[in-house]
Amino acid sequence: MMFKSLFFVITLVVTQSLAADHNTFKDCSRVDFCTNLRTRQPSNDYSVDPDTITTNANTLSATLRPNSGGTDLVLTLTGLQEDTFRVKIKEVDSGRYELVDVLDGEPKPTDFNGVARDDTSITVSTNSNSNSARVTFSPFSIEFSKDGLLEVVFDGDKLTLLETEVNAPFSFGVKFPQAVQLYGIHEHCETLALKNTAPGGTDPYRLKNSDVGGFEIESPMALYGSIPVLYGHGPKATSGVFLHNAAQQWVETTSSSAGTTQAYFMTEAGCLDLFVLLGPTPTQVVRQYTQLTGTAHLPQIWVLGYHQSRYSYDTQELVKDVAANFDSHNFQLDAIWLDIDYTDGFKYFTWNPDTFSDPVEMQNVLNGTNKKLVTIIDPHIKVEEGYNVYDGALAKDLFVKNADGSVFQGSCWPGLSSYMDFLNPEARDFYGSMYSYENFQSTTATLAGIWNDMNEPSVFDNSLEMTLPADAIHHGNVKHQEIHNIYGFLHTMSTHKGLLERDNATKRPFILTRSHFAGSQRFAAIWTGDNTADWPYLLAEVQECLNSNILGIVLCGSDVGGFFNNPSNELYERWYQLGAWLPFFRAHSTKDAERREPYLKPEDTQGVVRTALQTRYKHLPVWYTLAFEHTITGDPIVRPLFYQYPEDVSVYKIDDQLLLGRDILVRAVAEAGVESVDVYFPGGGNEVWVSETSDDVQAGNGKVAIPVTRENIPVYYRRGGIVVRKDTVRSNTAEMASDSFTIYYTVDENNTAHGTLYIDDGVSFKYRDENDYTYVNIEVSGDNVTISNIQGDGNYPVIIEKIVRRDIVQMPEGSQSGRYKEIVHTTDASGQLLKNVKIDPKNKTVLRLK
Ligand code: NBV
Repeated sequence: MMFKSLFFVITLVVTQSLAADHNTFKDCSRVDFCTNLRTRQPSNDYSVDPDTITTNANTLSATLRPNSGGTDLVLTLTGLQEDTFRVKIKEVDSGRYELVDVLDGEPKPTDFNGVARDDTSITVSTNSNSNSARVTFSPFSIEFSKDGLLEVVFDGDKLTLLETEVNAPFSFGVKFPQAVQLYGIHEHCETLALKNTAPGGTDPYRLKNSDVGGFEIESPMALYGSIPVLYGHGPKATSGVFLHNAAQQWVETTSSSAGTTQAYFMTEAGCLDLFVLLGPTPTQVVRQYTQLTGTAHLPQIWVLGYHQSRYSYDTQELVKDVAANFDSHNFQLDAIWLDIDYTDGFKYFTWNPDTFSDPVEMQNVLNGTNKKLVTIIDPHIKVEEGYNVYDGALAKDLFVKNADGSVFQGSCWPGLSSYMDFLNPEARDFYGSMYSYENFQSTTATLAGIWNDMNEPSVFDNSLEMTLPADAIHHGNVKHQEIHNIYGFLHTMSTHKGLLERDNATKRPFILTRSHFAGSQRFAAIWTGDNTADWPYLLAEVQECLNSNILGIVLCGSDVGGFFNNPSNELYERWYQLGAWLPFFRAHSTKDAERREPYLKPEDTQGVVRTALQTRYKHLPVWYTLAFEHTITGDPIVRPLFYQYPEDVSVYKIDDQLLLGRDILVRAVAEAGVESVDVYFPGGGNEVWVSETSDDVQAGNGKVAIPVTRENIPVYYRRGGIVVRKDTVRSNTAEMASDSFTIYYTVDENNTAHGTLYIDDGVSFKYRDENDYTYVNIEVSGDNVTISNIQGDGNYPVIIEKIVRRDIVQMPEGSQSGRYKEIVHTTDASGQLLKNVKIDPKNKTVLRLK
């Protein structure tokens, strides 16, 4: 026992430290299967036996024979809808674990409409022959083409299975013949454009969900989440692969000229189950991927407001005090967060009786000013008889086991802890039921969201790389190493179910999770974990959230201000200015950091932060509309430049800028003490960008140095787009519910502009289940603004406050920059106040401005 508590103290110190711990977290050279597979490529181990090939309506099967001894493998290749193929390779009697929870339903097959065979290969085609997969026999490869363009090659030459027993590690190569740049394989603190890794040089990118406190900048080290999706992008095509496997992986990447861009996957266990996405545009490839793993449902609207957190607000009085100070200093706020210290001895679903003696009163006070509460719930369970969660899980046999069948016990915040086995549906049900009003006592509807942390899962044992042992056993006798990367995913799946039940499915659950996997968007938002109050981490926020957005997880943000250390006022201001333009906007800091709520800062800093918050809230309709559009299409909410301008090679590495939707361009200011920053204006001659904060206009002709002051970072609206805002400043999203809209636009060269707007109740699933929403097109043509419903019942009227035209002046033909003049219409052409016009979306309405 003595030993255990000493150990606990030592590991605590380690987790609080700032630099990533390379002794604990291994590189490839210290992991046997990685070293082995990395040095072994290429292998040329297998050939297709032509005599074994069979095809049915949508699937080709064949036996892969080892070229020099070993076991036969079975290849299946299936045509799927949405320009996708699926490749599975496994032993004849494979005991490998096949994931069941990750995909959003069974992928829909599509029939082959052509099968052609010659002596060396067989080709199957789908989608009226526009997609084809050609399997070559020896050397074994699969060449995937779209409209005659070779996009992806499954490099069978590099296919290796180290052993043939269960859990045997495997590797394979993928080439992207049209690509010059690789993106994806979240989560790393890395530039958006992936670097080249090479044996002997940079380590390959690791995917093994890990509790890495003090992670480093531009590093291939594994972080908290894993999305094993890789996109290859070039001016001619974008394509991708998704390895549907939740074991530890390492990925070697080479981005080079077309023809040599490739990757090499090395995987510890589980199945080789690969989806091939043929794009051919970034939009299509992302849609193909989210078709497989799902989209996020709409967040409740308060989720898109600003959140205040700290490790920890540790008394109920402090919570009320912080909330009151936000109001009295005119800072907008939607939710306040409670970290682990609110619990009774880190027993989740309980309250500390001394510091939170009356949580209901505290929640009522918050509710009085329309604020929500979010509390943390971690997956480790304190080993303590009499603690109902522990007793219940033990009695029902719902904990992860050791290899010998005993219940696993490890160290975490409460001391000795056991870990819920979320692979077991019964464990998910049991744990989910703990969120009910009955079980999570003293909670009211004001507790409106849950924060799932430490769910890699984190175990305070450096010898285990801070997680469960690889041979720990889950439900169904599944080894932990086969499902390690979905532990957090399954945790949020359980929480999501519990929150749905808590409110009888009347409210959209909100969960923030640290660990995540492909498909986590269906259950939770993510943040980038324990960053540091330093400039490079501000930039990392854009890089990581852009990456997660093109990989389906759209609700992403970082600890504004930085988790560790204390930001300078300048960094603090810049972080709020940027945070306002990322989907999830929450300030958070660790115990040792100074208190830093905006109202504690000097007046001038307060002013900057107040403006940033107001900017965020004014654009709430833009955020909400994009969140809705994501639910339908899977499209990212914030987008890298290459996504929207795929042919412009000079934007491929830009990751200090983002596009909110298509129409708003934001440049992070992640440099200290600058008076101007380079902004890349994309789009070529036809695109023109109009400043949000000054009367500056820039043509889309590339890089320009734009002056910045302390008050603002560069934000531009796209000419021809429409930005719908709610400009009245309120304290939170609830108070904005019935505010009217202001429409901003600049007409393009055809004298037109186009946009959309989405409105619903902001809370329920009626939008999804009952069509209870308004989704309108807004078309400007000359002096007419036409509003017409696209879909939904149109039960929510569009009430306009005013219409603001920004007309470009002083910009001679062919010049880079100019100025605009604002013309504000508060009435229509007949003099009727726009404010009084309640537009019924069911009827097409034309507002004539002149
Ligand atoms: O629960 C405490 C912290 C939390 O504040 C932070 O956001 C998480 O990422 N948690 C990690 C535990 C470890 C902190 C050193």
